Amino acid sequence: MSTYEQIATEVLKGKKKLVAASTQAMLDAGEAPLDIINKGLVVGMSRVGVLFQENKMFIPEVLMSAKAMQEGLSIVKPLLAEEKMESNGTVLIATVQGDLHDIGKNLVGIMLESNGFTVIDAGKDVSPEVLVAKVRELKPDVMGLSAMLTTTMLHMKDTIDLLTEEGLRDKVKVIIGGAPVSYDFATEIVADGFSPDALSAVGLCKRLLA
Ligand code: B1M
Repeated sequence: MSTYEQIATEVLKGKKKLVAASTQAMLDAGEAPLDIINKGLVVGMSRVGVLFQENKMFIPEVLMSAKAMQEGLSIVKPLLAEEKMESNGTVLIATVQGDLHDIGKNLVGIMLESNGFTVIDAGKDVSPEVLVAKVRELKPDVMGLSAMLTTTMLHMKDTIDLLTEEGLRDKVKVIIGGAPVSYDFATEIVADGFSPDALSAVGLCKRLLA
């Protein structure tokens, strides 16, 4: 029988096929999809983060871990979004310009979808211009921006500034998240909210749209 610890270790080792098999085995054994994400996949990726920081893991290995994590996520995602409910609102999500980190953003999207939001994923490395055009065209209730680099988090401000210039700032709530950003930074750039993790992004969107 697979375990959460096994999934975490397989993510750490970048074993995509093993992660897929263990994720499926855990689901077959009746484990909840959310637990598989939070107690297995995310734990593995967090360990990758620590080792990368300590220069004990390098980019090719980190990428393999990222792919293994995405493989697990792709198996549990359809189950989380399975129950169709009336939409709580539409959220446009993206990782900002210059930033290729999309695992956290994808998790936010999955959590929102599984809590009844309609999610439009604009992808990663998305410029302020593209995001503002999407707000104009798709009229989301919330725009969720993710950044993982201290350099790219500045594009969150650029995106909000462009929304203001284009007269769209009061048409959409903007929330931000990602490792280098904080509540204070959200206040500084006049975002409507910050959330430290994927689950609290759901509560934040609900509060903002209440
Ligand atoms: Co990079 N990377 N990376 N990386 N990478 C970090 C972010 C870093 C902290 C590692 C380190 O040095 N300690 C560091 C940033 C340093 C800094 O700016 N302060 C770093 C660096 C330097 C780089 C490169 C510059 C390395 C290089 O090339 N020399 C390069 C930059 C590429 C680019 O973006 N232009 C780079 C590349 C990569 C990979 C491509 C190899 C890969 C990304 C693969 C992918 O995403 N598809 C990668 C990874 C995987 C990481 C670490 C190891 C893990 C990130 C992750 O996926 N975590 C990361 C180290 C770390 O975070 N400790 C690191 C798991 C994920 C579930 O958590 O993304 O934090 P997280 O998301 C959380 C919350 O932050 C929050 O909810 C999520 C779930 O709870 N959240 C939101 C995120 N977005 C949100 C949005 C919201 C709300 C909540 O509302 C909208």
